[in-house]
Amino acid sequence: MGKIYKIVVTGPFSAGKTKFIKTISDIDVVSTERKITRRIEGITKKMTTVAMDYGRVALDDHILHLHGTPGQARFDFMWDILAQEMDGFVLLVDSSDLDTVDEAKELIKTFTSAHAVPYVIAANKQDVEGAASPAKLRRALEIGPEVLIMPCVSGRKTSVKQVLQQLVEML
Ligand SMILES: Nc1nc2c(ncn2[C@@H]2O[C@H](COP(=O)(O)OP(=O)(O)OP(=O)(O)O)[C@@H](O)[C@H]2O)c(=O)[nH]1
Ligand SMILES: [Mg+2]
Repeated sequence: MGKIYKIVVTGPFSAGKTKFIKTISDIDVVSTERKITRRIEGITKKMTTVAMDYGRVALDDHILHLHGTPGQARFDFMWDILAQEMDGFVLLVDSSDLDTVDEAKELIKTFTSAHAVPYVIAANKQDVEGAASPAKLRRALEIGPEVLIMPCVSGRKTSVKQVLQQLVEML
């Protein structure tokens, strides 16, 4: 019988969380994106998530409720709220920007210590030239072999689906 799961999609600023959810969601995603008002170095995108994204997808008999977090630390008050009663989470990292690795490490700590649930790390933006491989990202994040890291391209449905299917198998 199919189950209903709450999955949190987290990761540093601009890792691709909103795009990940929009690519796979069966319904119009409820997002809370606002214009970026402050200049952020190296960032060309116009919008950022300030509270959450919400999407939903039917996957092999199961229903996944996808809750995306804001990436910017000044909206971190939302993280606890979104993490409540989650069944698992996906942590996206921009593989083309390893400067965000420290932030990703902090997020892994925050989310694993809040709730002991299965999680998968998605080495996102694999389509960008020069992106770090999942193996390289694993070394940068200093995580052990027990944690699963999968390659990902957030704009590709098959790719997002693979990541979520893998996570669901662990639930
Ligand atoms: N090439 C490439 N670009 C991506 C990919 N995923 C996301 N992007 C781009 O990266 C930028 C950030 O994507 P978002 O989905 O806004 O990232 P986010 O994690 O929701 O960002 P915040 O909410 O601001 O923390 C956008 O310009 C996306 O189009 C990917 O897999 N490949
Ligand atoms: Mg976002």
